Amino acid sequence: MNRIAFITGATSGFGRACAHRFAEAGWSLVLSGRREERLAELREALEDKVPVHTAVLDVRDDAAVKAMVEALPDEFAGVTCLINNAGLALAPQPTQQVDLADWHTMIDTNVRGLANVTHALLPTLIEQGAGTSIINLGSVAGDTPYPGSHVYGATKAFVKQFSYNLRCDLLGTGVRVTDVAPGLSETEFTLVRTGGNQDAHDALYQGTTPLSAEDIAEQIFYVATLPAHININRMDVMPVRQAWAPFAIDRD
Ligand code: NDP
Ligand code: 8X3
Repeated sequence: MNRIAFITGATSGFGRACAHRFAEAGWSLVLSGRREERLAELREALEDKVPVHTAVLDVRDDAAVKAMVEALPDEFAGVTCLINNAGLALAPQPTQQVDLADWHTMIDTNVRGLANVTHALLPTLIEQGAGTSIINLGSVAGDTPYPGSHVYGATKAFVKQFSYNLRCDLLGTGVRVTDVAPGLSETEFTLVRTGGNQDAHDALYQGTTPLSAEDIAEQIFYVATLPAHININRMDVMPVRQAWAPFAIDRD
């Protein structure tokens, strides 16, 4: 089987680390994101090792997603692993202080965007059959509530249930589906979430040992390269130095 990974949000964090990890193992790569310069840098860094196709893509734009998939050069058209990674959190304030536009951006990216890419690639993945994978980036926020998670955590709960439901419908096709749900991980995630607040980024990760983008890329690579008869349904991964907190109680 050709090994072709299609990675959304390849311009940063987990997506970029996956591009490097899969290239190391000789996979062909289809890399997308909105930042063209970052895609060009990645292509330059990796194309000596493996075939690389890059495309500027906003996953929220369903027509653009469909057109991009349809226009894949033959060499990249037989995608065998979809890594639905593009996503973001915004506005970590209490929900009652958050602009509706920020809720919409999270829903449009993490829910609609992930659905757009999945829908566009499902026929290809089914055609490739046994051993292919859809790996969706969920989050511990998809099942653990915490202040300021509001719509973000809810979008990741969607990712989990959508992944499980896809498994049901894809039974018999050989296509595997996994919800990879990381906890605290140091990427550009907190900068995006806080509107570029470097102090907030530094404060969150300082004095502890978060997961790195490379840690998660290694887990994703593991899931994608298991024998074809094995499906990891969900991978819930935290740093050792993170756990859950007690219930909060409002008192007089
Ligand atoms: P980063 O901010 O480092 O990377 C996010 C990536 O998503 C970027 O490449 C960005 O590319 C892309 N992206 C965002 N919006 C869009 C869009 N509309 N269309 C296409 N691409 C988009 O964060 P992470 O690597 O940490 O996040 C990756 C995924 O992992 C997300 O789904 C996130 O929710 C999830 N996650 C992150 C955790 C963490 O603690 N870091 C933990 C659990 C899950 P560009 O801006 O160029 O479009
Ligand atoms: C990102 C991890 O803990 O900030 O999905 O929700 S967390």
